[in-house]
Amino acid sequence: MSEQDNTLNVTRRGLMSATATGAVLATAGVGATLMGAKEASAASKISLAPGELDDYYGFWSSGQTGELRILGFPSMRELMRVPVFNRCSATGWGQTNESLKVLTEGLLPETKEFLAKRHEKTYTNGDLHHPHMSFTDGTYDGRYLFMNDKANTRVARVRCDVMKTDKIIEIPNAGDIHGLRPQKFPRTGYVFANGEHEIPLINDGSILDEPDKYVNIFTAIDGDSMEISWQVMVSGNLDNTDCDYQGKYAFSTSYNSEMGMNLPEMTESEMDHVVIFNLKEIEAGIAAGDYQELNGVKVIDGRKGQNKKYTRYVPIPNSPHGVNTAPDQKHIMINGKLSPTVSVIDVTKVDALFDGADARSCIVAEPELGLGPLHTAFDGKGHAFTTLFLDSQVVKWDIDKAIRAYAGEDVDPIMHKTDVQYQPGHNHTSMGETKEADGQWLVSLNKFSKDRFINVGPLKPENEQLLDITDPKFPVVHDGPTFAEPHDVIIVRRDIVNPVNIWDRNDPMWEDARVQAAADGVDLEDTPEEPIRDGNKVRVYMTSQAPTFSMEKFTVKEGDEVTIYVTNLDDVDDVTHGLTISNYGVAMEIGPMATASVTFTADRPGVHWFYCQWFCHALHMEMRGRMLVEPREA
Ligand code: CUK
Ligand code: CUA
Repeated sequence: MSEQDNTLNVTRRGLMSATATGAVLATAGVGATLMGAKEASAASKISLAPGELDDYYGFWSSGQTGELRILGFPSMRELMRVPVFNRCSATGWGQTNESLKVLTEGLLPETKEFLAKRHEKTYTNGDLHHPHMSFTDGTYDGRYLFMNDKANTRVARVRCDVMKTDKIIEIPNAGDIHGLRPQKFPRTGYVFANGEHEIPLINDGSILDEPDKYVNIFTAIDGDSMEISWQVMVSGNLDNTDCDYQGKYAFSTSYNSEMGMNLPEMTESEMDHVVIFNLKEIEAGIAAGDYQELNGVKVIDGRKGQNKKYTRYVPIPNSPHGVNTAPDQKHIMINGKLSPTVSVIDVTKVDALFDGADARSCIVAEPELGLGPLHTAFDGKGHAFTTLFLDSQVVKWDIDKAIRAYAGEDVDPIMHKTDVQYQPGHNHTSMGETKEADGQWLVSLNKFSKDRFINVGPLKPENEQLLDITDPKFPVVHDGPTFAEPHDVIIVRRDIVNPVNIWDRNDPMWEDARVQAAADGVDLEDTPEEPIRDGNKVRVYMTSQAPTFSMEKFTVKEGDEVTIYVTNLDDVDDVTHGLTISNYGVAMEIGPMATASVTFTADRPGVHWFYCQWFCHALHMEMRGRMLVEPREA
């Protein structure tokens, strides 16, 4: 690393932790003098002393793992995993009644039928690419996180007060939800979701190998109700999306405007496009009845050549990928992927497109940055950072200079390139997709780690690198291995996120348990000593309080359908209990003051211990009981 630029980055964090870090370095035998002043400064900003807290929350996707991850940032310590589209062994997500309700209630009827044939209630995989927080007035508001499932065409919402998934909906008519962004202004509002893979509008087998009859669908979801507001049928496929700060337009890239079915066909044209959606005109079209209703959703025709005011198609060089709105609230970056350029749209020039101006007249810059530009992040100071997948670099460039160069001035917008290891996809800056971008940190999400870590076999981790963008040369200051395969991340100031420590007893998450208990005349917090039998259905109500369950044993009959409800009466921070039933494949989490339940058939007679799998007390091992299953009479 260069020693010329010796300016110390004195931040509040740097000042506060300088002494502690110095002590740590000294004990570790690494004299601080061995490091340059700059390295020492960067190290002091990222290495937290034991007990110190991070400045930011990082919300990470996990790609094909299907979960959301919460990291402390900038330490890059993984703090929590929030199961979303996946099945989770620890928490029982995908098995408890509460999670199954979330995972099944938003599925389409034909999906439920299809899954029933496989004796399944829901999908157990997902491909979660894009987690984004709800906005109010152009910045994060700490209410919800929204995310897509590319594998099974779903959109999910996580409640930020408890960090649990509370809604998952399957999107009809669309093929594989990829790009997703919440409306920034005036609030979320809409959640925009791109269908990536073109399919027949009625995909029941009546149209198969006739690609000219395939369409693609852009969806607007109401982020409050998680119901679909409307859809727009478009030409070409849809990749990523973002929207402006005026609440007027959304923008989606299309890498396959050709509607090709194989690689040569898909990359044939010199130009693909970005589709601009005119939200007010679409709302007016819906109000005026200019739509067809398909699977209960109002679908507007926004295909090319319709010449209506719903959409405009702006030609962009070959196969654009990422869409990123700058915190200046004016510019939208369209990342070229196969083209070495980023095309810059000025949102103030978009109105004119809908009045007949030339489609390219909204482009105000198109700097050539390097090979494979995929995504762009911002520091809020007029600079952009674009990942170059093929060059394995992040390039910093000056937005204003790029605009001047496009207008013919002889200026070079490129400021510096930093090598990353290796092949970056998304990158993200602290608060970078809001109007409050603070220019502190950039994380580069690299698809390959190769030799960066000790070898763990043929499957390697990804490598998510932290770059200090307060430094003009923005060096890599940390390597962060992650399991498959975070695509995207947001970095949120910690004062915005305020989760609770203890569940509210009235939480809607276990509404069904509350209703059933009331019907059974049971108080969930003061449960009966015996199970309640209702034909071959048996309901076992229990409470947990470290280190005991309220029942030391209960008896059921082979073949009974058993539901166990556990209410955790420990009104204490971090005292979570669990319920695992041995050799029954049953396990779930019960948070402080929460109720959780699980239903299964008791088709294995014998003595089955149930135990708490969350270490909760010195007598945690003793926190157990027996389920006695009487054999069916022969
Ligand atoms: S995509 Cu993965 S690198 Cu799904 Cu946001 Cu660009
Ligand atoms: Cu309760 Cu361990």
